Amino acid sequence: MTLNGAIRDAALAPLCLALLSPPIFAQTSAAKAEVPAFNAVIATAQATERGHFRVKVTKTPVPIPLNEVHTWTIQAETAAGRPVMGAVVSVDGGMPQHSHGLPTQPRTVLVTAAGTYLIDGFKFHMPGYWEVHIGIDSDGVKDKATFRLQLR
Ligand SMILES: [Cu+2]
Repeated sequence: MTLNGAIRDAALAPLCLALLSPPIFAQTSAAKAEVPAFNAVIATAQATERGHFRVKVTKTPVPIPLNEVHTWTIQAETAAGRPVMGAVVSVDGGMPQHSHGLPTQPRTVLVTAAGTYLIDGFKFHMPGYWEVHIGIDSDGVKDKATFRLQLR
């Protein structure tokens, strides 16, 4: 691991402790602090940058695989908590420390329920720190949320 990676892991650990849901790390709080959130989305619910929406990653493979095309399911709701229906959901992202983007272009393939979007085509081709930006365009209101993950 690079020095940068080690510093980032150390910085993310308290965040993981605060935000991971109990079923993933059902351990004592002392043990949780030492478990990095590898191969899982670090915080599964995010407000979008400008506060128009709230986006939640409700389903991914567990653990999120390396070098395998797979799907994520997300839910989008308004700031007031209503499902966002009929939105155009876009995905980009990459590894900021490596200055490269995603190797694929994930896209919505199915709307499974009100405000719930199945996005196929995720692929992460190397271990390390990734960011995934999920853009929501609903009737011309555009905003995006960023999800972070550490893969190994
Ligand atoms: Cu990379």
